[in-house]
This record gives sequence, structure tokens and C-alpha cells, in this order.
Amino acid sequence: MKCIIAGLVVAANLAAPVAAEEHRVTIRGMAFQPSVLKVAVGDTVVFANTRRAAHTATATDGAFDTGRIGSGKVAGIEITNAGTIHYICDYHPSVQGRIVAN
Ligand SMILES: [Cu+2]
Repeated sequence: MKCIIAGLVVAANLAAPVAAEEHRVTIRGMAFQPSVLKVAVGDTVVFANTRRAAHTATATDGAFDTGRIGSGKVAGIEITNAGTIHYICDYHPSVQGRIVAN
């Protein structure tokens, strides 16, 4: 009986590949929210600027850079590598966030 159950679990995993997800980070109050985001490689992260000031989301290691995100605008990036990415706003370097990709 145990063997049959294990077989079913394997079959279910093969039949349902994990789909890429879209995550949202909001820039508000001079902070990225959430400040730490866990994602999977292949996922997309959309940064939404709800404030008047323009911002960027710029990885300190060069992994991504949204460029200028104006008030009320969004910018999306795809996560292509596993690891922890620290990012800042290029205009306000004290505004920081982290993406942990597995
Ligand atoms: Cu900023």
C-alpha cells in the first residue's frame, strides 16, 4: 500500500510542473514592500511605484535594473538565477530591498 501511495505522489509531481509566478513589490513611503521577497528562478517581479517621486529598482550586483519608474508606473523583471539579490533605488540609495531566489 505504501508503494502505491509513493507512486501516485511522483506521478502528481511530474504532471504539474511549477508555473512561473508574478510577484509584486510596491514602492511606498520610501520603502520597498515587502522588503524581502522569496521567489523561484523564472518568476517575474513587478515593481509598482505608488508615490509621486520617481524611483528605480537596481540590483547592486547588476542582476537587473528597472531604470526610472515614474509615479503610478510599473516595471517588471525576470529572475534568471538563484541566490540573494540586494537592490536599491538609484535615486535614494537608502531605499533597499532583497530578493531571495531558489
Ligand atoms: Cu527612490
